[in-house]
Amino acid sequence: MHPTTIKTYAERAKLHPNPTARRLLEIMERKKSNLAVSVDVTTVKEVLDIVRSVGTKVCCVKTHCDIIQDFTLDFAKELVRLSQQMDFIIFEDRKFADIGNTVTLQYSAGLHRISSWADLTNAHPLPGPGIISGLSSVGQPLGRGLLLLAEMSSKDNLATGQYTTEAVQMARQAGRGFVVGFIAMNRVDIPSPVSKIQKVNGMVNGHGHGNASVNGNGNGYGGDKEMEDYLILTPGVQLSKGGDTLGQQYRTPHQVIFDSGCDVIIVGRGIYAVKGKEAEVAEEYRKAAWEAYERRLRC
Ligand code: BMP
Repeated sequence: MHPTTIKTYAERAKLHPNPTARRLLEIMERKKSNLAVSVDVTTVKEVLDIVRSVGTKVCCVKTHCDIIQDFTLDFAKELVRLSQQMDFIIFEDRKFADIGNTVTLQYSAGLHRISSWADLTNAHPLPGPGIISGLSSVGQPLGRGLLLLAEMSSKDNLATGQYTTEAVQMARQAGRGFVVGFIAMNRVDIPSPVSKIQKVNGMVNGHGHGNASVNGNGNGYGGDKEMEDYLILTPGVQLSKGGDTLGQQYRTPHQVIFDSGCDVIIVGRGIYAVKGKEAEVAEEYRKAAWEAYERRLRC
């Protein structure tokens, strides 16, 4: 059993050093929801209508701001207002993938000014650690959080094996302040053998290498208070297994939360494409994912 999966979201919230991760875990516990809705629609009105109908059921609303044809910062302001009123966090699924200097600008400037309204965003680890340094220079002072894409849900994607291992290592090396977790299909943050040994020996400073480091960055394991805690958010979820015609692959909430030990299911078309019944369907997903989490805790 992975050390993180036996703790409640509330217990994890108390120990988390990042304000966005803490708020997300608190919301999950308060609303009994480990469901994120992905509102992949192309007008402001459609996005807001969906958010207003499912906002009370979810812990997180995920956006793709570059598909919204009439995006304005007033829309972003309204989304932030709803996030406070309905108690969810906003995750802009931007998937940054450039050098540090460029992503710094893409995150803070342009039409979208993502860092001004999105609590959480994500990045591909492909360009190397400079992408984290660039994004954190903007986001960390604002208390934002970053997820790295360690795995993907689409068929035959390249984010597997060594790539996934190195994504986790990159997160550990960056420290605990800004990188709060992963987009992944599994509990990818398996404790490394060296970290375990260090924990047993009570070593808490500076002799490790790479992902086993437990130095002043607060990486790795340095006693229970210092225990690392990554959030795993998982897309590719519907109530029954399957896929679409473009390589998306779906698993069920139970498979993702119970079998794979992930934290949050991300559901797009499973909710917003069921027109007129979005709230009802969102409740079905919320219940299924929450029951899977409760069952996991009892194991
Ligand atoms: P849907 O449930 O409609 O298939 O949507 C899934 C959402 O999650 C989309 O917004 C997609 O961009 C995102 N996503 C994904 O499907 N797989 C990944 O590996 C990473 C993603 O962000």
